[in-house]
Amino acid sequence: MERTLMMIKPDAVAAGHSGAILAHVEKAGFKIVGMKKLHLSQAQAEAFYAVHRERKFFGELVEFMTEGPIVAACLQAEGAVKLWRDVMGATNPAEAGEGTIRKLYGTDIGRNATHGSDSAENAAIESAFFFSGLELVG
Ligand code: 3AN
Repeated sequence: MERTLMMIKPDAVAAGHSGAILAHVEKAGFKIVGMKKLHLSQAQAEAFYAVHRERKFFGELVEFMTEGPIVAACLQAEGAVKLWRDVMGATNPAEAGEGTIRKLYGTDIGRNATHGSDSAENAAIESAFFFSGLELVG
């Protein structure tokens, strides 16, 4: 079994899409092994996205991710990393497939409703950012 880290971003939480997105999570067969709602500080958002520090959209990304609360969840399934990225769809909602979360709830490449880890290795790092071992119930 593999795990991935997902976030429902501030745009989707503010729009009242958290419940609908969690329904996609369960329908896709994931077990939610940890979940919390929180409002990231600037320092926390910068730390989470540190790999993107040199990208020109970094400031915009941090500003967006701190504008309101998010939901973070650790999801478990066979091939969880790829499965969740398939359920989310392409980073740019305009390029995302029909029925995907970003197509349904995303606005543009920045405000794209959800995050998903891009590898099992990063999933472990990102999961540890939000959850202690005690908070993950397999
Ligand atoms: P993904 O989240 O699909 O792995 P990445 O790793 O390319 O996509 O980008 C990380 C985050 O940065 C994405 N969640 C996306 O919202 C944001 N992002 C990517 N490209 C842009 C851009 N050109 N302008 C604003 N935000 C962007």
